[in-house]
Amino acid sequence: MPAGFKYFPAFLDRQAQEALVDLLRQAMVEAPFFMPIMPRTGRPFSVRMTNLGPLGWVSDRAGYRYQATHPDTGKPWPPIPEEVMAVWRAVSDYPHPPEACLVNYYREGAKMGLHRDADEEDFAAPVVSISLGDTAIFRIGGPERGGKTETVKLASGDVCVLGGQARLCYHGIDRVLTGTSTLLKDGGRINLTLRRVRKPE
Ligand code: MD3
Ligand code: FE
Repeated sequence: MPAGFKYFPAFLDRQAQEALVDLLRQAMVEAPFFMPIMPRTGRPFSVRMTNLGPLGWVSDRAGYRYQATHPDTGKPWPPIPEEVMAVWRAVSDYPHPPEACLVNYYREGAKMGLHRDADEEDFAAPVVSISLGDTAIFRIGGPERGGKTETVKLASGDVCVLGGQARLCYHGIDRVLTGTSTLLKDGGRINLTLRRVRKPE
């Protein structure tokens, strides 16, 4: 694994996971999942997305970017719940709060191709990921496309931190193992990624 990758299996117990799903359901009334599309091809992602926090990541014909409002409703994103901020404080080793919490929803068959997260200004801050629901096969490589990769299974309640060298490594989700968790009533997987977008003052 690249230096700076930290893995905390079962960081959240079942009760904490259920509480988080309840909070997300409430937030999703204000900020429903939208369908991001690839800038060049216009093809939809198989993952549905929404965001929490002052900034949210969006992708449409115009490109990838962070913005303060939901692309469909035009409303500001709901706040990041305190329980989620607490995870960041516990694992990030970074003194400033995250500005974006991207919520990725993987229904059956959804995946995410290998990519780097490079739309942020502040690469000194790590990305923190919280997995909920069905187990995913997460793939991580090096800083160059085409290098060696390895896989890690991410199960419900697992948290990982991608800092240091790992922050700019290629990564993706090969697939989600249907029926491996009972957390989400309709199955599938939700991943939260917490990010610092701007450099702190
Ligand atoms: C490794 N999400 O939203 S989270 C993404 O499970 C994304 O939904 C995946 O990749 C998911 O961009 C993986 C774990 C993760 C997040 C950010 C990273 C791994 C990372 C940044 C650099 C290296
Ligand atoms: Fe990513």
